[in-house]
Amino acid sequence: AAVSAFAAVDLGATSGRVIVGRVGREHLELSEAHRFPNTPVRLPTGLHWNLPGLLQGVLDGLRAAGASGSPIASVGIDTWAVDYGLLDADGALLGLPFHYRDSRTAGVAEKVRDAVGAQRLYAANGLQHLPFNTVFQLAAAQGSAQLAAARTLLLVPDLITYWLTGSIGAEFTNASTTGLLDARNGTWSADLAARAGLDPALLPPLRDPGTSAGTLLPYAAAATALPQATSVTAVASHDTASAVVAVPATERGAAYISCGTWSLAGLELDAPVLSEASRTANFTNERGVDGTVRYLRNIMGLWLLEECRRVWAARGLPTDLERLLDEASRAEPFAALVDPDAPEFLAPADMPAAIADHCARTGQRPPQSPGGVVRCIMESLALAHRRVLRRAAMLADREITHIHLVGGGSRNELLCRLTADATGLPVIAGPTEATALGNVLVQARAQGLVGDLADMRSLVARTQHLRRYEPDPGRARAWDAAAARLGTS
Ligand code: LFR
Repeated sequence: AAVSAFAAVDLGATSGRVIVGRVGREHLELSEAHRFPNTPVRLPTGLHWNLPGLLQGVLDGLRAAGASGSPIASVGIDTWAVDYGLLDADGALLGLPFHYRDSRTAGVAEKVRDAVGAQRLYAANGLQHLPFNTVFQLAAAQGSAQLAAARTLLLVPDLITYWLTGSIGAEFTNASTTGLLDARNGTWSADLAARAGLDPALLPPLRDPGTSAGTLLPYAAAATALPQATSVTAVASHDTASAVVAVPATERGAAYISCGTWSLAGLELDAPVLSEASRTANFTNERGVDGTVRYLRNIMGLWLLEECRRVWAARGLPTDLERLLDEASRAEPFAALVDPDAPEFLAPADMPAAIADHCARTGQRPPQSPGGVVRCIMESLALAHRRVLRRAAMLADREITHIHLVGGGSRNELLCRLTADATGLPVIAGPTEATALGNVLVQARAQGLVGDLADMRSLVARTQHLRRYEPDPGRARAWDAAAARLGTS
């Protein structure tokens, strides 16, 4: 049977990858063509992404993809959300994009909220209040020469698309993370832009996932050795939106957790939930493909563990993940619990110290060993998963019968088991490469190789390795007690 090959560019917080996906009627298979580090750079202006370096990685990766044997039918790009570059009137990039963990937004969101009104803001954009939402980053940039010179704002995947094709547009799923998209009708809100002091002309025309974003510029074709006619397809360019495409859910009772640097836990809905209860619970209504709403909350995720390992490595301590998780699985249960979403965990210089401080401040004995710290992180994340999904079910009036846990975290057996136990629900873990799969599937659909969302998901369920974790009912009371300790249910 016919199989076509697509290149998925997936940029994450610590590394970028170019992956070749081969798709046929009963066939869905990925292979990594190239991986490169994503190392943010600290300049006097703050913490930035090295976008030219990332572009080089993308070009090298596309070359490797092209050399991998099958002709590349098209290219799709996804990255994290919210961050943007500004172009001047000549189309040149004005400075390096800021990293969303840069501290310049500290206190800015509160000011915007006070000026616009928290309720009004949520009614308009339906977004979880995160300090780094694009609208708050732009508010922090008010008055800068850079913003004054800017004519076009491009989110990171759109910027790379522009560099590859010369074509300007704002992919819809990622645009929904800016805080400038109208939650009800899904168009840019000139009113929101004006309230944020922003010229609405900065915002490029929206483009839907699955549409073409042009073909390679001559220099990009030369650098990748791909035909110049190679099309760049707008995929669900927000990585989480791509991951949700590949959640192998077939039933309405399914919830998902896209678990990597962040844990994005929630539900797929047909319409946004903009209630006051939803606002105070800080749930977001991001856009998915085909008119769906990603009703979810950001949970700080495996970032806590990654940062601990980074700090331990710098101190010459062991950081082997298998070993740490093994120690954690044998460590004392519920010895210390934290709220992973506490603001002090967003960008601490020393994560283990931040966790110890948090424990001390909340009257708990800080974990004494790396295994204990990892246990604390895993249990705290499992509790956050429980808290958020129970809330989502209530707020959206849906019963959750099982959880799909996708992304890198699905390889973490301890986290999967703890999440099943904490929630009292079966966890179906996998696929690990949900984001790349979603990226590839939307491209394949643009070529008519697969059908609607249900079709794509059923192909994922039929072809990818999934593992089921049943909750241990014997642990339910202990988890209830642990949740009560954090003051939640
Ligand atoms: C996950 C993610 C989240 C977004 C965060 C910051 O990689 O895209 O969905 O909130 O990164 O952009």
